[in-house]
Amino acid sequence: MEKKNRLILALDVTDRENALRIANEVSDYVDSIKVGYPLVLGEGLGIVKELVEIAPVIADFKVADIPNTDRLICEHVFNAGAAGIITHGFTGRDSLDSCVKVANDFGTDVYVVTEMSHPGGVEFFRPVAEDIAKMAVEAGASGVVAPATRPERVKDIRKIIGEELSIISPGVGAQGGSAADVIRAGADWVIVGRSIYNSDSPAKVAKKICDEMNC
Ligand code: O7M
Repeated sequence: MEKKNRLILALDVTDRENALRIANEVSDYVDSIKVGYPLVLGEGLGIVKELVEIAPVIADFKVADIPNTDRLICEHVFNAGAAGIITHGFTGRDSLDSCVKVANDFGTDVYVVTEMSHPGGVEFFRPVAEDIAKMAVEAGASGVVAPATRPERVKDIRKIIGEELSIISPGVGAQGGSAADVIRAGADWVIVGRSIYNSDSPAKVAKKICDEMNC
């Protein structure tokens, strides 16, 4: 993913009309659009084909299954035109390897969740976040997902993964995190949803977040 704006839109609206309207409005300010279950269950995987005309798409299915099922999910998503996929890591190295193999065949990216941004994200993830980050490096993933709500954890995870992998970081705005703080802590991109798509002026909010990050 080209690092121009450092902003990824989390497009968690559930209908095509709003999705395309918001994506078009903010296209100058985002490097990628993240779509997940809310929009794809609402409109089908075909929405990815429409969105890639506007910006590269990361498919957030937090893939977490046995290697064969993971492979099938990744193949569907990349055939639909997505440039990247988000997977969990707790299912183990063989499952992650399966996703990375498909991504390598398509020339696309895999991002692995380390510790999640919501309060419950510390309950089970905290003790394993570092190990998952290490595994992401060893498996040849493109990057990891780490919480903007805890910039100190982004710092810890950056130390583990080094400079080669990217950190994409949700939790800015609606969840209380600051874009500038988490970029300073070592994130490459912030992922922002509600603050942008629930706003009367998505483009204005997106621009403001970009300005905060000096992009
Ligand atoms: O800005 P928000 O809070 O409206 O949206 C944040 C988006 O990031 C939303 O799509 C979440 O599903 C996602 N997300 C988190 O909020 N926290 C995480 O720890 C991980 C993700 C995510 O994108 O995982 C890949």
